[in-house]
Amino acid sequence: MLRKLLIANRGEIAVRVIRTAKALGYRTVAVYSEADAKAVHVEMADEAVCIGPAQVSASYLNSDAILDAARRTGADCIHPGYGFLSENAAFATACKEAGLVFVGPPAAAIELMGSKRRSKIAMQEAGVPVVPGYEGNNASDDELIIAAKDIGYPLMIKASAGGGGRGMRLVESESELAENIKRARSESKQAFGDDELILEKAVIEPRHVEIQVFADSQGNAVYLGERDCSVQRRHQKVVEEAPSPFVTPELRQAMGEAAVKAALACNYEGAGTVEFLVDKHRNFYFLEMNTRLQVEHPVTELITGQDLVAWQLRVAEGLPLPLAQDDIHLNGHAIEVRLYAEDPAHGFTPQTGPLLEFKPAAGEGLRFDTGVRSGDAITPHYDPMLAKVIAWGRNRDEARRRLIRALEDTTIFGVTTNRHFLSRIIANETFGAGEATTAFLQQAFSDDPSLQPQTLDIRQLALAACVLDHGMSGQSAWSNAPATMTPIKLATGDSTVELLVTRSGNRLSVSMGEVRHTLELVSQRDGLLCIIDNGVRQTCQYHRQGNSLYLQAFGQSWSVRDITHQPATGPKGVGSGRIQATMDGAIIDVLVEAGHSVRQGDTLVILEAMKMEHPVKADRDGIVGEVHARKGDQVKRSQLLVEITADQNAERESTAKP
Ligand code: MV4
Repeated sequence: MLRKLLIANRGEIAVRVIRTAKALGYRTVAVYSEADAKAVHVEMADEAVCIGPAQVSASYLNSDAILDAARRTGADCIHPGYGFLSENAAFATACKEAGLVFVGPPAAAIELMGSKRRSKIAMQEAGVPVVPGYEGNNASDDELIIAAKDIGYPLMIKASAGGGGRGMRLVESESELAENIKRARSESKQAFGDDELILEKAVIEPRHVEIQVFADSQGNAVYLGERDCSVQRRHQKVVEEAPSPFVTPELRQAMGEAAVKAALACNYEGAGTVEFLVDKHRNFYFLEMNTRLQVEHPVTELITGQDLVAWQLRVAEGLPLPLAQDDIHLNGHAIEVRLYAEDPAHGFTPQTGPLLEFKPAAGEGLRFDTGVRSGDAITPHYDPMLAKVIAWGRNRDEARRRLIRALEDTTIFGVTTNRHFLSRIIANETFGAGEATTAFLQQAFSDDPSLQPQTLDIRQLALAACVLDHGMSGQSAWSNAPATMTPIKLATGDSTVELLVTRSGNRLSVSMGEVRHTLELVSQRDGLLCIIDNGVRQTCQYHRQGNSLYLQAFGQSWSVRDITHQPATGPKGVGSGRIQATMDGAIIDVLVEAGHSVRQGDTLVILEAMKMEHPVKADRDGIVGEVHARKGDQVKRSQLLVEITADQNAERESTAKP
């Protein structure tokens, strides 16, 4: 009998696993990095062990430190969650050698599924449909070029060691083939330390449909329906749902039976996901098998009524699966979205900083899986997912409606999120019709306003003015005081606005140039502002933090900075010489020093964000003044990095000209 589970992960999945483990009577051990000392998962577990510094390579990927934590606490089993060490065959083996039960499949299954080439051959032999292609052992460029003639175009080059879209290239015609093989090989060598490639015919505008499977150590295997994860952005899943609106009962059974064959063929145990591409004719093809519990497992739990972590622990104990295939029934519809601290209007750049307030919406059919709470910091060390928001409904539209409400009603202040992007997807007509393929975000959704920088309308500005309450100090906002007229200045995103606020009793009028908006104030307390706007009573949530004001209403969030009383600073923007960070990231190089002469466009600093290097350039000619950036610094978007002042000599020269 197993008694004590160590969770080798962090964030929402650690919290999720601890919840079930505790409910089943297990003692729980959390592991954490120095940056996570106060995290939710640490607080929830019975015991916790620090396994190293913030960097994942030194902590959550440090298998020696994790095994040592298990030894120290007397844990007898390890749940790896997803990511980190979850699909690392060497770690599964190391657990076994240390006398610990790895809550996951045998190392051999992990290893087989880690090779696209070998897994494809194994699946083909087991009778699972695969995309036609070429899977030669360490095929040379010439062998691939010959094989491509039979496959035809368009085709895909895939890294055998890749997965989840990494190391993959689409080739449209033979003339592009040789060049792309070379590139794919060097990329793959770089990324995975292995340059084996395979070829596949390209499936056009496919859907991504995956089957949840479960197997036990007695040789039983079942499927628990599918999840449709077609809505993705750069191979990151954005929306996941079960069942798939595209899958018929016949297709479900055929895919389910193929997935079970896949699991049995590799002597699988525990939770696994078999990913398929489905074309428009409902042909399906094996892509890869994920040998872990997946991020999106909750949608399967909500429509099957099963707890998949409980199933995992049961299988790890050596017990048979709790249900036979005929006892598994699907009920209703569930949709999950991944709520992130990221900015869709600026290339989805990750956001960092304090999460001032986070209050998940409550309501029937809603589930939030989260590992953060109000007051936590969103750091650049880890994935900035705030929560998985999941809604269940008796039918798809009910799930959609509930999910939109959940997103709109969740209070989030402090960081920019993708909430509006998510609710717009769920409300979208193409998505609503169940017609979203993997091309959806690039096609039907590419012009969506949620992808554009926000411009605040007069109503949003009026609500901000209302909370800021200028000119009302010393008198009650709700008195019948005589009308006052106050100019205020707000900074919003990249611009500033000047407003004139007129207040008379409970009426507040705000004008910006010719545009004017009037609100009637009803009440304001505890972060809730109630107003009557055009005869309609509505509430707006707000949070003040110094000069910053965060607001949320009508399904949108916005923030302003009150700069009414701030001394005017020099002109900002183009040519100001005040060089700011273009996004949150790390300074990886500083190329200039005080006193250097620079020309407009010269690179001053290199910023790393989202695993890419971004040059930060001079916006004018001049002399470098103060340099505020140092190599290794973490910086926030808009943080001042370098100051460039006018070059006196150059100016004299220019004024000397006629
Ligand atoms: C493909 C494909 C078309 N044809 N393979 C991307 C992720 C990786 N797991 C496999 N991927 C694809 N493989 C063939 N033969 C199209 C994709 C693909 C994709 C697949 C699932 C979800 C989103 C996607 C987005 C772009 C491409």
